[in-house]
Amino acid sequence: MLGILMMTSCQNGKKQTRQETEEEPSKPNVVIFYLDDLGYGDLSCYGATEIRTPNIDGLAEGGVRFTDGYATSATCTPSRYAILTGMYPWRNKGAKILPGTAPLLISTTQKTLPKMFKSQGYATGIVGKWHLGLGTGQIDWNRHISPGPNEVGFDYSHIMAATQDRVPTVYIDNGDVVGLDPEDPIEVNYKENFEGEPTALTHPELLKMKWHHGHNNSVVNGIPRIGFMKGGEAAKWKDEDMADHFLEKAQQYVKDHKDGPFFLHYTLQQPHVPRTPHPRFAGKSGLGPRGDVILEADWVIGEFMKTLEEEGVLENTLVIFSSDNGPVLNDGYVDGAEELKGNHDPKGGLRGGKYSLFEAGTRVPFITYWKGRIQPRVSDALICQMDLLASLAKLAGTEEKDTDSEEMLSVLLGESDKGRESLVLEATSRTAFRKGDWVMIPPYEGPALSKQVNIELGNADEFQLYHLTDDKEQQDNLARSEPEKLKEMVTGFEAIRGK
Ligand code: NG6
Ligand code: CA
Repeated sequence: MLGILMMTSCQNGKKQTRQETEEEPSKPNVVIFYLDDLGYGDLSCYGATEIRTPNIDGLAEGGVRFTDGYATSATCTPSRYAILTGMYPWRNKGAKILPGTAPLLISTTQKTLPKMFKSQGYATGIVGKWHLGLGTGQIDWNRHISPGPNEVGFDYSHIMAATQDRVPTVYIDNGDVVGLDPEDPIEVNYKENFEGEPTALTHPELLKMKWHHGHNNSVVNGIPRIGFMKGGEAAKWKDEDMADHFLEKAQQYVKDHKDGPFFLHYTLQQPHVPRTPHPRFAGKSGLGPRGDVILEADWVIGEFMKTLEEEGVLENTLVIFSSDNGPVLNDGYVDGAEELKGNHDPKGGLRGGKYSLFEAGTRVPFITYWKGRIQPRVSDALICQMDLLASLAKLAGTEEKDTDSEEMLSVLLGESDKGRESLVLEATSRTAFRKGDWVMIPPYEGPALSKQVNIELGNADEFQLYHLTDDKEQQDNLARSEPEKLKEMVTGFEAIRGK
């Protein structure tokens, strides 16, 4: 914030009054847009030609677009754990895709990004997807639900518990299910159905969207889900309204906290399944619902950015954009994502996708934008979402040590290209190692290809070694021809990961 200072000075015995502008050290707001399953090639600013994302492109064109920005993991829960705690998720055995009834994964005594901000006088909020567990084991959804986001550093939370395809399909505001009728309590079970309740298997006529694999338990709004749910009719969300719903909450958060500083973690649900664009976007991309919800997310971001501007905080807000893991087309519903994609390549030329140890699993769009502060550019610095904790601590005026997070504020602000030296990548509990331009994938058992989602997982019975600058598509395994490099990579990997 700029403070106008009236100063009176005495020069040559003559009294002068002059007006001076001085920079007051006021803390900038921070907003993270965190998308769900958005791929490296899903945005026009990352080279997509079949879809236009003008609002996100605007962030990239006015900010730093990272070409080597990573989520820690190729699935949601571990990546979300890492961005909030600054810790490698494989250090916590529970950091796997969680059911909607899982207990809170982050310890209430653990360091977190929102706690760091709070300690520096920030208001902290989360709006959108959570998927990090709630409660301590047995959740009664009809009472106040705790611990959750509010117990790990967020003063405000308005979330869905897990994913759009998992029950309970309700919004939770600061630990309380929104719109719940006490006469119609909610029950949730991931093991067995409630007697007499319809499922996708017993009542296929209820379905407006078909399941492909999994997703054949309770039916809510004509969409079959993972897990069984009973009751809570009045509280159930309307899938097509979810984008507008979270946007309204996020905008309100800015309005309520514009005097700042604030940190808002805005975790959008797109383009995760089930893809349920608002009718305003249905059919608009020509790529099916997956493309439509990407357009919807882009619109949401444009609207949110307008709010920052209208509320007068745009030039005092660092905006970060990324995705929790790479793309998948068919993730369990028959929605035409594969058939309608045309020439669109969500992977952006990388190999693999969601669930994969290959690049497309974890390398994701990663953009920083700060109007008037960041000079537009492209950076190939190696950076991970886990690094936000230490980096944003510096921005907020403190230090965060003793985590896996590396302080890279100047990289985030586009003032340096000195990123990480190395990074351990994770996909469904398997790990690989990136160092410099190289990536090494140890041998793993298991199928090379997941037939269900049609994604190469990175499993092989021998070491894989790729030079990413020369071979972005990871086609040329150099493990045999570069034994010295392989050895160096294995040693570096084991030093972090253990043997
Ligand atoms: C998988 C689901 C998938 C998706 C994923 C979590 C099946 C067969 N597949 O288990 O649809 O929900 O979990 O995605 O149930 S994530 O982005 O939250 O990690
Ligand atoms: Ca995800």
